[in-house]
Amino acid sequence: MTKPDEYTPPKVWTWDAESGGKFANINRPIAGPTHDKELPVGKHPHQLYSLATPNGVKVTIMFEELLAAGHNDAEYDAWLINIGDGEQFGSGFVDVNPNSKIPALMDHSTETPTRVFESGAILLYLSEKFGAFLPTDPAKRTETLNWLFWQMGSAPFLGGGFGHFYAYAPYKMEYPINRYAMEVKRQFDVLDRQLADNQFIAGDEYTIADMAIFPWYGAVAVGAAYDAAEFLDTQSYKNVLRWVGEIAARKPVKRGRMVNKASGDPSTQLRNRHNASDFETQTWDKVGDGEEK
Ligand SMILES: N[C@@H](CCC(=O)N[C@@H](CS)C(=O)NCC(=O)O)C(=O)O
Repeated sequence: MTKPDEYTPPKVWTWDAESGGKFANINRPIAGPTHDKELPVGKHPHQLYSLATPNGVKVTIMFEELLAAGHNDAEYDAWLINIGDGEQFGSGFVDVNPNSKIPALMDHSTETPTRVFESGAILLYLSEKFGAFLPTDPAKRTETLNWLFWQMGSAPFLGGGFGHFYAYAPYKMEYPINRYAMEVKRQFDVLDRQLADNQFIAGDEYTIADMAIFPWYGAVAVGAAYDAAEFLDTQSYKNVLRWVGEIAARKPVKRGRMVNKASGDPSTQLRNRHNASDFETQTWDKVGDGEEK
């Protein structure tokens, strides 16, 4: 192993604002708002403040799936939060999510508005509210939650660990890339074995576990995140790729992936979403892979 210059930690860590890396401009060691800014509120019961990152897309897929399944009360306004510009540190956003990360949801249909943050909590909240995408059978429900929480615990190793050191760190370091590549390949193998015997992650039903896992592991598997498909040899995870193709082909998934998207081909971006008709001005079929379902 190549050994870079060794670092001796000081007795007390201090903030080196110049430490580098892709997100150095927004990373900081303190919580709370940096500026006053109210959030916009639209006409629908659900107000989502988000961006089409994997964590954001989980929730917009869920809303689009609910609407496609006939839950008309799941209408929502989705407002773009540009995290690169620090909009997650505005006072209104921090009131909805004190952790200053997208996605964040306000439900105005409750007697006093309910705030929901953490993508897994939002998926669970919506599945319970609408009685959808979370099986009622106790064993199936538990298996779905097993995988939902697996995702919430595992993806930080994929994104914050592997993705950061492989794609975003100011220079390549062998030790962390090795460590996290090993863990991410193990996670892919966990998924591949599960999907060998099951059509969907939690069994024979499409659930919030699929919606949580697809945006992260699907994006890495096809090289859309971190450009690491070859490095991780994701082609060898055949069952994962079969499942990714099936999920990506769903029309609500294609729609969800467009919402609050602020980069890439402009025809695939629906920066703010207020009505189902907003998609009609977009060529959403360019977003996904495979045939529409
Ligand atoms: N555990 C959180 C993670 C959310 C998260 O990391 N969001 C990122 C974008 S994917 C973010 O808002 N980052 C802005 C920041 O860290 O300042 C969840 O699943 O909701």
